[in-house]
Amino acid sequence: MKIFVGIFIIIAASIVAQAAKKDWWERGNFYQIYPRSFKDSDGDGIGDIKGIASMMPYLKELGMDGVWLSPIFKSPMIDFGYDISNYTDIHWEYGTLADVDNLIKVCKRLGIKLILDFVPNHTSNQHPWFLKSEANDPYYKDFYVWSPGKINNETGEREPPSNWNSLFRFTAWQWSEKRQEYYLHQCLIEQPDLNYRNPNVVKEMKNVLLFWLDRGIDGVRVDAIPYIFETQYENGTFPDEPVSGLCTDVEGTCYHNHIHTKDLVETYNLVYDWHDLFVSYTKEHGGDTRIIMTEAYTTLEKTLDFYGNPFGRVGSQVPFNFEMINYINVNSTPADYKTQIDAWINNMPKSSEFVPNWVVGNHDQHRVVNRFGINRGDAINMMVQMLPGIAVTYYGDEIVMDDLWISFNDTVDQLAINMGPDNYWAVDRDPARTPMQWDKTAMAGFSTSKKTWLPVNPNYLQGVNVKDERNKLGSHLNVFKKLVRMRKNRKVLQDGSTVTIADNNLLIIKREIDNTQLFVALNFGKQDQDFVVNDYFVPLKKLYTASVVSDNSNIRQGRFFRSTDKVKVPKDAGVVLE
Ligand SMILES: *[C@@H]1O[C@H](CO)[C@@H](O)[C@H](O)[C@H]1NC(C)=O
Ligand SMILES: *[C@@H]1O[C@H](CO)[C@@H](O)[C@H](O)[C@H]1NC(C)=O
Ligand SMILES: *[C@@H]1O[C@H](CO)[C@@H](O)[C@H](O)[C@H]1NC(C)=O
Ligand SMILES: *[C@@H]1O[C@H](CO)[C@@H](O)[C@H](O)[C@H]1NC(C)=O
Ligand SMILES: CC(=O)N[C@H]1CO[C@H](CO)[C@@H](O)[C@@H]1O
Ligand SMILES: [Ca+2]
Ligand SMILES: [Ca+2]
Repeated sequence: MKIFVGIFIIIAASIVAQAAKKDWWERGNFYQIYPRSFKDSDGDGIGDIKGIASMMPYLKELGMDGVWLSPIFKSPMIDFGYDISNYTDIHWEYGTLADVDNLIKVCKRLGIKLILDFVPNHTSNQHPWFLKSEANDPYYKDFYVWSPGKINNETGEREPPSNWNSLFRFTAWQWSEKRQEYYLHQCLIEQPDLNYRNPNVVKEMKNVLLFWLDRGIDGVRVDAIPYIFETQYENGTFPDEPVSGLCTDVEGTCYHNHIHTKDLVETYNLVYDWHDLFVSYTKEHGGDTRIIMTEAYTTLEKTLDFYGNPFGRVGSQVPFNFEMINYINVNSTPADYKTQIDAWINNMPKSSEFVPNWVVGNHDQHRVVNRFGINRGDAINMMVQMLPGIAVTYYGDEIVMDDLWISFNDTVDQLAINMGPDNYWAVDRDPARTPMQWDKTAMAGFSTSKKTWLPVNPNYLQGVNVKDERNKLGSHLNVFKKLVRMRKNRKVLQDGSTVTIADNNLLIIKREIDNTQLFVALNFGKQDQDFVVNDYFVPLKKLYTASVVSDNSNIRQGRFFRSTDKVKVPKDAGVVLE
């Protein structure tokens, strides 16, 4: 007898099947490389561009359509390349412009699109623009956000112009002895914010984009986009932000409601302008569509605005979907997963030129399995690859790398160091940035050096590496590759409608088009559970094949099930039936 417990939710979230031919990015599989950690070509313990170029055939093997690189530009490396001192030059540890030209050639030959990181919210304080701005050079003096501050009438002391705090704690205003004014930095002190209210800044940054387009890149991923604009009144003052009521243990760092330093409407228009620049560039120069990916940790509604506005302006093709990163953890129920999937699909703009995207990990988060559940690597990859639209994978998640514990002494992430030895772990981004694990030779085949910039996770010796997984049937890597291949080859996955169901332990995804159905059952509960197609759907066939199974599923790949059969899905496991 079948006992039916738990909640049973079904709401169709359907993507209208389109007849039009897809542009290259619309069903793209993207891979994020953290350049410092992918492959070291010259034995200094630091990944580099030649190393990346040498490993591009691996991305082809995975079936990737595009790759995006975290910053490779000239930088004093206070924030590992997110502090740029020259947007059109390459950081010496990573290589030269000639190495990038070669990488572009390799990518074109393999048919993989190359996306570079674009970090517009700030430069390094060593950028010549900043040095000239600080020296009051007439052209550059307003390239950054400067203010004399205000005089406190009780103490007579000079104070910052507003109460704004930086993302890295403490005031966002830094006094410059040289210029005798404060400058704004939403990130580190060494990362002064550019002033986008100055048309010359807007122009110079467009020139940076054109420089890279001319060299042959296929798009940019825009960093920290919500922080581009801040409120400044016409009389030059900056309004305080209301205190949110939440304070940290460290003196002087209460959180604010960021009504004046985040998500300002001007930001969206800037992204729409960049889109127009890319469109006209492609019109003029030919070639495939150049794309914009945007990184914005903000509300769903504000993230979706990066797609475009109701007045026909268009922005980012890939406004990174961080709903899973923001709201899902090891304790989330299948209903929680369903909520996040449906929220994106149901709220995104309906026009067929917009497609959903799914991001579960990146260089700012702990590893996927450390957040979603240590045994759920395959199940999460299965979910991402079987959902409609664009899939994004952070390097190493295809072989299911996990966080490496790193002592405070070995910590190099400035954000974590700022938190001190007792609190660094919560925000430390080093554990998910350890070197890529290629094989079981020394240093996991990442480097010939005896010391790498971050330690290598020793689990490469226990089989967590590309070479061993490639040779093992049913390994994480082989599951991943199979999923990517299916996603590319099945019309039902390319164009089919999507329905999600949360039932007790199971998250069930149905994809359907014409006379084809495909079912995914993922067990995000605490117990094993049977999945019976007939219990949820009107089956179009009598017999289904288990075409992909996670390594912990105990289901034999290729086994046939009737639509009335029980498919026993163990906890943390997943299965695709078609
Ligand atoms: C960036 O570096 C290039 C190559 O060294 C140089 O030609 C250019 O002037 C630099 N840009 C700035 C703004 O200093
Ligand atoms: C400081 O001076 C301003 C302008 O005169 C006044 O509005 C404000 O109340 C004074 N603040 C204090 C703390 O006295
Ligand atoms: C500057 O303008 C703002 C907004 O109009 C106003 O609230 C503020 O009092 C003004 N400050 C000064 C110093 O004039
Ligand atoms: C970290 O470094 C300090 C100073 O060099 C040393 O005293 C301490 O023992 C080290 N801690 C660990 C856990 O290695
Ligand atoms: C919240 C956010 O996006 N912060 C980013 C701001 O920019 C710095 C430097 O690019 C990044 O390190 C932060 O992650
Ligand atoms: Ca190197
Ligand atoms: Ca800014």
